[in-house]
Amino acid sequence: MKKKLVQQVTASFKEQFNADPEYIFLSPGRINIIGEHVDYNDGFVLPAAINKYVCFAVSKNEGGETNFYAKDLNEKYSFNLNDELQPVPQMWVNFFLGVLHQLKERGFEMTGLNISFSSTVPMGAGLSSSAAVECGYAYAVNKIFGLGLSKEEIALIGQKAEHTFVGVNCGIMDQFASVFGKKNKVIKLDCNTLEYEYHNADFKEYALLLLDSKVKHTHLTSGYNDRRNEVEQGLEILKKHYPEVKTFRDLNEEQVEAVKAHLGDVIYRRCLFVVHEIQRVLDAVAALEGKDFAKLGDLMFKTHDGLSKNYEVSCEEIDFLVDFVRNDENVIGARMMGGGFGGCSINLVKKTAVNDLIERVGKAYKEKFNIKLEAYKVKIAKGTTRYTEEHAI
Ligand code: GAF
Repeated sequence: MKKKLVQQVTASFKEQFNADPEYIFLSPGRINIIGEHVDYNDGFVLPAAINKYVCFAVSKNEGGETNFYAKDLNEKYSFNLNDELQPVPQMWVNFFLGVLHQLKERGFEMTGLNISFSSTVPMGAGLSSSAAVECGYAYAVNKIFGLGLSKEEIALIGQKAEHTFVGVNCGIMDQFASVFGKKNKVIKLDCNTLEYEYHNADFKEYALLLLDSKVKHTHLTSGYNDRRNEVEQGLEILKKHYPEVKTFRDLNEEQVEAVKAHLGDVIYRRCLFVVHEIQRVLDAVAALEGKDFAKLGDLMFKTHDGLSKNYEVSCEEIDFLVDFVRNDENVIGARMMGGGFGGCSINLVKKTAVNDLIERVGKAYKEKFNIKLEAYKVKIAKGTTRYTEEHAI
């Protein structure tokens, strides 16, 4: 699949620019086992890069023009490095312009590039196709012009691009997972310090299965930014009552309960979710290490219920998918994944039961919503990288 993607992007580059590309880069999408909506709350997350990629074919050109070809959309965009950079109506262009803006702000010197790209990360499915584009581009520019950026800086540049040119006030999880991904490892990331450690993603007889609801509710950006504002307000109130508290991780459930009246119902429920979720990630890591998959799965269901009822970022379609598998003896854990309001659910399913489940849930989903469900059997893969012939073997 990876090889085919590389071949197709290479061919499209040749067609557009009448030459072979000098470089190929691959930048993966991500899953998250647990730790949702806590990256911007100084919590812990447990994501991993997956074997779905944005692939870039790139060559330097001596002029100041950077020319993009978005193969999947059959759209082109060019700009001059001396142009003033502003967000544009074509969303995909903003991922690049946002990164470039960050690089220019840091004073880096670059010449033009010719770029063709294509993606097997489904767009708008909550698998971080945008982070994959941002980080892949930043990684490529860093390599080609020898800018000397660390992986952490690349992830932070991607995140800043999202804030400034895309308008989503996201945390660091997606970009970090895309850049730092390792084959068969999940990353336990401390989003307060950016310290991280890898854990074996060996789920024994269980496989990871993503169910793509194919819905993307339009309030994703506003809903996401609203949640950020709500928890910020909540934390301010909590800090007044507990002056020693700096972040959500310094709080426990009892402390949140005790100031419920001051927080108000909505903000109370948002804060309660965050405090619970931070603890759940720590418990999930222990369960993963101890191969206690029943416990891990139970934590995933609890996360879903918190996201749906207290954080209110799920939707009817995703709730349906999680409820469908909740009492299935072959599904040990399931929950909505990513920013929410649509996208995918992540499921831990007995390997032997995966195909049967896809058929059953697909049928039920079609009956209920008249939407064709898409299922992805994903593998945990390496982060953003330059692709060379040796990868092809
Ligand atoms: C989106 C954001 F981009 C991430 O930073 C994270 O907050 C996630 O939603 C929710 O956990 O993917």
